[in-house]
Amino acid sequence: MNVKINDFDALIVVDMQKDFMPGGALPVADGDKIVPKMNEYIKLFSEKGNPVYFTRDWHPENHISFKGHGGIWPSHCVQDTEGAKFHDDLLIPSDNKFIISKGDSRDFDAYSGFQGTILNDLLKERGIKRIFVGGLATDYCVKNTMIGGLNLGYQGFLLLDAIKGVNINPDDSEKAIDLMLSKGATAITIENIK
Ligand code: VGL
Ligand code: ZN
Repeated sequence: MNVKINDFDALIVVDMQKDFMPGGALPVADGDKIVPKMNEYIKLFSEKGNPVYFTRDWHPENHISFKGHGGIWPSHCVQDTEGAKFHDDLLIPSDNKFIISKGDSRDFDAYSGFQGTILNDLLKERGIKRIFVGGLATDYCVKNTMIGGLNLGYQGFLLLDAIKGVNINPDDSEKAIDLMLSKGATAITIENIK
């Protein structure tokens, strides 16, 4: 199956931050291994003039998702800390204005890039119809961003070669992928893009 990128396509790069990489506060195994592939997608979209949106987890210090504050996660992606920065090798086009911060108020968490952000407005403004979603983590923010987008009426493509999961249970990523596909997402790899 080939997918031809058109003017109404956008790339959404989910949470490619240091804390989700090996050595980070909430590491995703091999999270760093998808950086080169994600960079290929970023190049492809930006060279065609298509927008690329980078989401980031952007929590206050005492965020409710953290252990000790009512949540299950170790403290991660705290605003303005090293761990909240994007991976050093992630290609962020110098003219890119699309950084979407989420989970940035203490009492709300957001696994979806659409939750409590202006992402939907930005996509609407550009007339975007199809979203291509990859990044971290398959079983949390990728899953919820994709499903959020599908629920808003976007056609969704899941970048199978540019996602990695936390897998608290070993099959969490597999289940998340099945769920996204069952809700209408199409799984592709970079070879499918023409
Ligand atoms: C995420 C767990 C907690 C993610 C964010 O980006 O998938 N996972 N916060
Ligand atoms: Zn988080």
